[in-house]
Amino acid sequence: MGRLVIVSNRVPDPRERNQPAGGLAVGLADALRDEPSTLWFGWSGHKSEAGEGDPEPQLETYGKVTYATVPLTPAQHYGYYQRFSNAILWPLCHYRLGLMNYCRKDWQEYLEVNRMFARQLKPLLKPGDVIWVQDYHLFPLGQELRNLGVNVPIGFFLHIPFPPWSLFRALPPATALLHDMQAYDLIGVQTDEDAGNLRENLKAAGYNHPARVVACPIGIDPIKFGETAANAYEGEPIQRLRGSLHDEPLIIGVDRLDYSKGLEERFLGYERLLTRYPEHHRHVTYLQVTPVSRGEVEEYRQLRRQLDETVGRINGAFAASDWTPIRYLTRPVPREVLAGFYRLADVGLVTPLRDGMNLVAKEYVAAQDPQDPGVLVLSRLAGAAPELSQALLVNPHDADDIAEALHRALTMTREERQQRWTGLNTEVCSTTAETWSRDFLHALHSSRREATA
Ligand code: ADQ
Repeated sequence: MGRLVIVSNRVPDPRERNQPAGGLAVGLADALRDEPSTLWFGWSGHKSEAGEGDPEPQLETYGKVTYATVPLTPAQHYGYYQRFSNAILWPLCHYRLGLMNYCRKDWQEYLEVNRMFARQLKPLLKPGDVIWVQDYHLFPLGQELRNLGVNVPIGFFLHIPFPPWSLFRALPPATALLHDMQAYDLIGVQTDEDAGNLRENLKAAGYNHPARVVACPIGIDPIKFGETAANAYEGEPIQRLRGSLHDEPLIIGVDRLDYSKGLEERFLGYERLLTRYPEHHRHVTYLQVTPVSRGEVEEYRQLRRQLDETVGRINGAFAASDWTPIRYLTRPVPREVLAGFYRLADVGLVTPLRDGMNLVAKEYVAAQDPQDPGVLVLSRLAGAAPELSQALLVNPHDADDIAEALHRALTMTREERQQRWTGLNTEVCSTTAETWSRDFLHALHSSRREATA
């Protein structure tokens, strides 16, 4: 097998001890550990003014991975990243057409950056390489590489949902994007539903022999995460939190600050629990850890203000002098501390309105003590729901449904908790970061062989 070349918008900084709060970086870091040699190409995370011609990629090797990164100009960062990727494709792919804010100039900048990435990557490629492009920022990259004569296998994985044609066709360049996706030897998506939608889109756009699409759910490294959680549990931050709870139950939520995560609806569901089941007053605590993300996009700034207000209102209405119903943290927390928090929590509350997969749900399961596991309350609309059907599944738009599931979780017998957790843990251990990358790359090799046979 040749060298694996990963291309993603952001390339993690190998010198940073803490990984960023984002599923792609976490999933890939776990998956790459067993690859013999890898080139990882993408944006450096820095902005710099345009010079003469393209910027030179910066190369740095750490262990088996060489990182090749390029900066973006402020105009590219705005048009390609903030606008077309995060204010147009992101809401559309999360079924939020009302939040899509299209402008043709941003589409042109998006294509331009994909072209620039292709030009910069091409000289770094060697015969025998296999390229694996990641996520919605880079839909056209495969086609741009093919236009430059790159002939090695190129696969693509989409981490977020893919909507039905009836929705996706509202995007003015929908057909152009679907055309470019034909350049990939294989396209991976998270769930069967996404795979069905993407196939339908490709057919509707007029492709009689559409690119191969497979559902290949991403996971975590559950053994390592479970060990991290068990070790962290004894540490000071967890024991301090534990001491502050006085043996009363804890509900935990952990999400990037994003409207797809259903945070407002979740707070209202918790409020409904307090209204309908007053026996939990002064007992239950809900800890929500939500570091700010994409703070430069207006919708995210508005969401932050709205959530601050909702938490303040609920706490103001229900708190007692010695009890705060919601503890809300907007600063990042180290991963090992999060793992310990999950283990301490009696309930993991994961209620996105839409999510490609949702790794937090899998992390919560992996972090539990098998003798005394907590209960996962999970949105039916998360990509993880079909696999994690032993969770208490809820509709995240229905505050009463959330409240009833929380009450049920808080009062569940240890026997039922163990029984549900055993089923969940079997699933989390059967689709991991390792099986995800192995299965995808295996399918990519065989689809290439079929194409060239
Ligand atoms: P995300 O939308 O970022 O990922 P998710 O899958 O939940 O969502 O992954 C978030 C990751 O960041 C988790 O590993 C979590 O532990 C970490 N994280 C979250 N909050 C954190 C915090 N406060 N501090 C530190 N770490 C934090 C996208 C898609 C998902 C898909 C993944 C992977 O939107 O649907 O599951 O990619 O494909």
